[in-house]
Amino acid sequence: MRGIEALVLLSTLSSSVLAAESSRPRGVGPEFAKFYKAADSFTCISNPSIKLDFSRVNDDYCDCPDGSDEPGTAACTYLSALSPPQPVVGAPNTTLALPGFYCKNKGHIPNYISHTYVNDGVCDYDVCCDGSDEWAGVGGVKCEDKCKEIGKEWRRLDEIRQKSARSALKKKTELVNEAQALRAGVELRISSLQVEIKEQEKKVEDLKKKYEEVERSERGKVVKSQGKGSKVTVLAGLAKQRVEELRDALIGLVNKRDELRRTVKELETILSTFKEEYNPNFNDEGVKRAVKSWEDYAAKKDAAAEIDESAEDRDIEEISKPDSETEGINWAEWETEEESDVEALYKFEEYLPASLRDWVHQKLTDLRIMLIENGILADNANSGSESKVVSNARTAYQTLNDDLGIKQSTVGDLTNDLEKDYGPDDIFRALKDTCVSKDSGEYEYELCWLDKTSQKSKRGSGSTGMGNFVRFDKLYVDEEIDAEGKGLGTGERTVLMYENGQHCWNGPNRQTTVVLACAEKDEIWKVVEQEKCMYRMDVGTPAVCENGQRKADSKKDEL
Ligand code: MAN
Repeated sequence: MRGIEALVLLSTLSSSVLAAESSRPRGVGPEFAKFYKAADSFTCISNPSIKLDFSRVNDDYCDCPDGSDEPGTAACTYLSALSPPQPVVGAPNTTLALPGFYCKNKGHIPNYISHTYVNDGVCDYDVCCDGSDEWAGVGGVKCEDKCKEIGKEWRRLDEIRQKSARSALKKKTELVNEAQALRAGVELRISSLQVEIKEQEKKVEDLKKKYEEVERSERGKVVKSQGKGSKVTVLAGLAKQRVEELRDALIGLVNKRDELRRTVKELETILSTFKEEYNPNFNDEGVKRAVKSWEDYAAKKDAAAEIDESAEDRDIEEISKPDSETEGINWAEWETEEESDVEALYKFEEYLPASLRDWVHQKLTDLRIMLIENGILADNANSGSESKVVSNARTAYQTLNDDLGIKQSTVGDLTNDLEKDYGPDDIFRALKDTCVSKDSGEYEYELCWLDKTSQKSKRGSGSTGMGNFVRFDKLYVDEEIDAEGKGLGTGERTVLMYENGQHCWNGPNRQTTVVLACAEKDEIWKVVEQEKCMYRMDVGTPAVCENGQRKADSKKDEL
């Protein structure tokens, strides 16, 4: 408080005026009224050993170390953290007992303003809309009461804020429900997979056994001869092939013959026409000779025509047909798969009584395997050509076993996912894999929930990773909220930490601190690079809204 102003104040103050003004002294809020009830004396609130005459309350002289004797003046502001440091020599270390000067703000919301601003010659309408902080008219300033209009505007904006807060909360509830449904879906998938796995494990076990048995019994079998059946079968096969070759050649020849016949007929027609139409009066010896030759040829041909070739043609046609269409050789009869002599020998088991057959078969198989294992017999399995039964059994077992492996690892992944931190109420489960972006200066920034943050240059040099999500955290912030309700406000906020982004030249790996505040929709409000390659994103989302939460409108409002 400046000296001249203090004098002015002193002259205007008198305790009798103060007492008449109100039931409680100027600047005292209702919650502190009880300390100012006694008519004659006043006890400093935090220092009860100091008792004063009531006339010293609000006399613009600071008597109590906690400032409680000056609720309506700025006399004790040197105790305030906001006032310039000027410790009074020997003054006990204390804190202010009152939160500030109480503005009644009739028509709006009562509020406390720091004593520093009391009678400083400035109307602080944002806190004290009734202008009561400037009651002394310092420097001629007069602050009229604006609570009616300010209160009206505030209520209008507050209604918008409330509406937006309700809608944000509704969205949050939807997100929580969605997250719950997603979790339930994962749980259901796990339990149904577990049932499938249990059944499949049994099937895989059976198929494995079957495959091993088939392989073992195939191993125990005698190696089959390369060709099928006996010499007669082989000969029949060769004969059939030969007959087919000859038949093809015959068909080719008949086709050629028919073509030549057509050509001869054409030439004969030409020559016959020539004979009819030539002029015998032209004494051309060459022409006459040609006509004579043609006549001789035609005479010979007529004589030959008497020989009937039709029977021969029919025979050729019959021979050209495949055996299956005629009564030719029934090759199938000769192509039967016959067992080799060696295999036939092994068939002796079939002549044994049923009770002995299996036992003997098993013993023989074991014996054969023992001989193979000791290098005495060749191993079927190593013969290079796995039998179809073995490969089928192996494929069936492996296919089902591979599928079982996939199911087991899916269950593992899903179980890990259920244990993962998705924030309170699992809410970020509903947002995971969705992204929001913002144009800011030369970059477009992107935030993908619980995934990654990135920065894309508008000049087209690709995207830079600003970190991958690692954990949730908390951060105390003290920020503005703009007229549209965008901003972090004051208090502890949820933080998403994104680390290990792209390496920064001459610096660390990029990282982003994403600070969240309640908003109606997901939106990046601000991105700042606090230090080289260390970014902070202020982001609004319904995911962090809380019931009954009212954002601080400004720092002063919170006094
Ligand atoms: C790019 C951007 C900037 C960063 C520099 C560091 O230009 O990622 O944000 O500061 O690299 O070299």
